[in-house]
Amino acid sequence: MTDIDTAVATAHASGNAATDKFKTARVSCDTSPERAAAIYRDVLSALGEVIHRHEVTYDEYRVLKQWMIDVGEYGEWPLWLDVFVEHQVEDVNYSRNGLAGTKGSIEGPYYVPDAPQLPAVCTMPMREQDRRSTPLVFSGQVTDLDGNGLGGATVELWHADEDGFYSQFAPNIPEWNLRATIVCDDEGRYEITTIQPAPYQIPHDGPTGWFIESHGGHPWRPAHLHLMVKAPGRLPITTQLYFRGGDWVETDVATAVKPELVLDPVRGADGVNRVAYDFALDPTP
Ligand code: MBD
Ligand code: FE
Repeated sequence: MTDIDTAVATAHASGNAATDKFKTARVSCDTSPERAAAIYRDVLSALGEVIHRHEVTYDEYRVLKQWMIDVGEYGEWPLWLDVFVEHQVEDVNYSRNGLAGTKGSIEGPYYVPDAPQLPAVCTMPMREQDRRSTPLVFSGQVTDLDGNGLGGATVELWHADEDGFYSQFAPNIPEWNLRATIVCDDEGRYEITTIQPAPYQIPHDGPTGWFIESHGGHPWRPAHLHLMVKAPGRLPITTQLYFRGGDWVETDVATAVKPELVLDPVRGADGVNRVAYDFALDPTP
């Protein structure tokens, strides 16, 4: 039993769950002291430049300090950073590596590794209430840059339910609901039945929400699927897919939409949305 099982769906509860998950994998990097010093200097001078340009007052400085304390206490650093900062990091790394395959997008705060495996043709784990949403059949192939199918590929898929809740980050949802690691067939193909996700409001009843309100922003992300696609000898990608014409596609609070990542599902006479999308993976360098 984790906290999230008994908690109500608040920014505080989902924030703490995201913070706890992040903390379990201690991260490190091999940045040299010289590079670290250069980055720190530039961060501080960018901040100093803003403070001088806007002649920031002492009251404003104290409000910032209080707000940063609150973000930590609510466990919202994963949320705030992934919504407002991660897209810049994703952009830089995509461009820097000169990649040619399917574009990436941000991971966000709600990925959980090691989701149970499902075969190439599968239905995502879902509850009775999820079955009332519009079904979505998502099929395609993981390929190299020439379109050759890749055996041994996996597609990890995770997304919110119709109410915008992710399993393991909201109460009373089975642990792996709408999460799976799909093992593609020998040619990298998959056909996944899931449900159409809905536009999504990031948790906004805590300090991330106050931040958004304080400058007249909005907390919405367009409906999206999260994916991590891997194959032997290939660079894995973390990405998201969106739905053409959906609300907030042009104004995502997380700035994570790319035109190449927008799907056009077709509604069948049976009421099922169907769409094909292939993932091309770059070779590992
Ligand atoms: C999400 O579902 C999400 O994808 C991001 C980036 C931030 C908060 C919630
Ligand atoms: Fe998401």
